[in-house]
Amino acid sequence: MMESLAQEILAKLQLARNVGIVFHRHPDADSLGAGAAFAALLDFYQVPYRYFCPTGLPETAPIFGIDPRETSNTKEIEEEGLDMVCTFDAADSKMAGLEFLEKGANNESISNLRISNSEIRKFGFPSQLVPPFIVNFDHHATNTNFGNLNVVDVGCASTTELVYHLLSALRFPISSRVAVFLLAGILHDTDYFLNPATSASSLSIAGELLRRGISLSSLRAIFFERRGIGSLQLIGEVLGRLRKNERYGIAITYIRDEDIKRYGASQEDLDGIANILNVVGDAKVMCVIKEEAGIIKGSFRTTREDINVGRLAEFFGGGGHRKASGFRIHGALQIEGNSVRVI
Ligand SMILES: [Mn+2]
Repeated sequence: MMESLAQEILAKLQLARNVGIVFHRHPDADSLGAGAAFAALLDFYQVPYRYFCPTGLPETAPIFGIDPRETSNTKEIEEEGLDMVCTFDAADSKMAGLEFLEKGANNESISNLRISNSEIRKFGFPSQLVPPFIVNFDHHATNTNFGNLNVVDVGCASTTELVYHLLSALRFPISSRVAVFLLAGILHDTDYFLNPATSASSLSIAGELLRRGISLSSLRAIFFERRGIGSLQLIGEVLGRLRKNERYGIAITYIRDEDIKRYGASQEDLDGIANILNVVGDAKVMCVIKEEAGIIKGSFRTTREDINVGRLAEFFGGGGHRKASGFRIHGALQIEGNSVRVI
């Protein structure tokens, strides 16, 4: 990250008197890790902040030092009178739960602000005279640049990698505690250095972070091996349904609403299944069909260079990237013996 950009962000932070750290819907280790590491920077500069999320937080949030009871819904941002809102790992304003704020502030509002929203409130004025300045930290190619300042780097394997560059550019000393947050995001988004997001840079940053005296195996135990029996049974059932279409080299499985209810599964469990399926070696393309309240969602993944699953999804009215894509259609799954149809 360019030092001038890092300094600009720091200058804006120091002018803000009230900052919101926003995680995306159903936040993963990357969103939580990036926000928690950023919070350490705010602690250092004594900038007051609060956590926000459009949904509930996963069980792992306290490991990132995030107390779910002290995390508010993003709907409450307007009443809080924040000067600045920083989002982590959200590709669009809906993902961040900030549809109502999009591009609300003008780009200069923070640097021109002499009286903060919190002070305005003390005088009995409406709490939100000036919409908060949004800084969007992300690494998704599909990011819509919904912020007033968009720090989006598609070259980063995770948003925590982006935050690592920010902290390094500011010469902020990364403690072993913060190193854990940053590495958790890299491990999550690269699926333990297995998926195509893994780059020389993510590996070398992971090496830098490990030098802070943390252990990869204990991180794995803390963040990623917390599955209950129900989650493992669901994974077992979904893997048992895996079939390969020999003609096209596509391996397909499906998940129904009732499976998720029966095993009390969460979004994290479903992500886990997708990650396991990504490493199936003898199919060219993986397809997971998910039935959800009258909608069929399909997702395609490939690790092959010669296959573009984005084109495949377009065939079903969807879209995406070369290596990951998806589609949505109205319908239901009909299962008869060995065959699954969409009706
Ligand atoms: Mn991410």
